[in-house]
Amino acid sequence: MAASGEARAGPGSTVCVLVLGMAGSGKTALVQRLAAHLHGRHAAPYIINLDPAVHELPFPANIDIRDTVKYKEVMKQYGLGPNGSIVTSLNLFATRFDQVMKFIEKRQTASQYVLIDTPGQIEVFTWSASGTIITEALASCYPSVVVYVMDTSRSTSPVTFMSNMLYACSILYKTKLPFIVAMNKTDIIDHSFAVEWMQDFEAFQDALNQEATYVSNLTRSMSLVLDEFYSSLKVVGVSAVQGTGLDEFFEHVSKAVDEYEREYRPEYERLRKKREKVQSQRQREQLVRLQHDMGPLAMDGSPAASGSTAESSLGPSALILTRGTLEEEEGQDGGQESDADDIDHDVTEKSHEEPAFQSFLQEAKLRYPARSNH
Ligand SMILES: Nc1nc2c(ncn2[C@@H]2O[C@H](COP(=O)(O)OP(=O)(O)OP(=O)(O)O)[C@@H](O)[C@H]2O)c(=O)[nH]1
Ligand SMILES: [Mg+2]
Repeated sequence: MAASGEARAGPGSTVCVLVLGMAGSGKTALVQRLAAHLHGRHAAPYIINLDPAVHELPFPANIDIRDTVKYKEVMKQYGLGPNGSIVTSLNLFATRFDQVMKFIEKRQTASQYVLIDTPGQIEVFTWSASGTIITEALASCYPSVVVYVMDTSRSTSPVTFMSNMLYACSILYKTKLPFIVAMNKTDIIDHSFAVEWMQDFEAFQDALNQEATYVSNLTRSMSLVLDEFYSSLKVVGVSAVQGTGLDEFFEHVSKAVDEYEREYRPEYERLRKKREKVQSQRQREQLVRLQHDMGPLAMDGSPAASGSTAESSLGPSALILTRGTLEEEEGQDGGQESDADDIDHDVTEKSHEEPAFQSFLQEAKLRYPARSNH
């Protein structure tokens, strides 16, 4: 097997890998497997969990949305159902993503890869403001790649496969980033049938002929449309459970990084400059508005008073909690590899989550009074 692609990304060239996919496709399992693979190569990744509803994570996340936003609390506070709460939680978190970016920046030299696990409800990430904010924030600073995880074992019907591909296609156009399709669960069924369908129009038509429904007629037409999409697609078969296909996966990541540098970076550079300009202007306006709103309060030395207000709206704060970040390393023994392995998650969550979440909600109310009143 060829040498793994990760060697191509040199120090300082942190790569963000955004893992998206339908519910249960194996995103979390794949992130876990990728993390283990990278640890094995002494290239510990920086891991971010953006799924507020996940029960247990099989990997140690450096930043976990659940430490900052409790989605069940959001359900209560905003009177939402589970899905609405996940969207709102991610939106709340996105308002603080500038801090996450600072943490990633600090870890740039230590971690070559930033792995990002996303919520099971794929539309939460792909069709919400927060998904766009997060993707653009990452992609305007680092080479970023979208990995679309597909459950191969559940895509053996040509119609289901086509639906999955249409979804992948819509995400490709929405995110505007290099795109890799990871056909997962190849330990159950080999992905070669899917590759054949993508490469050979006739083979796909033959499979469709077995299904004489009106949907298959539509699928026939759609497959012609998708031909263009397939031709430039990077596809790799993996098994998150068995850990197969990972060398090829990283080769694709490496090619995707080249593609990012060639085709996407100029656009994101432009976006970043625009964002910085708007951000500094917005921060100035926010500061003025807050100082104005708080009036006499700002003079009495309360926690929300002048200095701390400016700090919380502009600088890093403890609201986004990290595990095993540089502060800890600097404060202790100065740089371990497996930075989060030794953290007692229970203690971390219990001691930090509640106050952090409360102050987070308070800040959100301050910032968005209309919505929180609602
Ligand atoms: N056989 C097999 N099962 C897998 C593989 N990857 C994941 N699974 C199983 O698929 C199920 C879902 O895996 P997850 O990693 O939780 O999937 P997910 O996409 O993160 O799920 P949500 O976050 O809920 O959308 C679990 O039971 C996994 O054990 C794989 O490569 N092979
Ligand atoms: Mg998951």
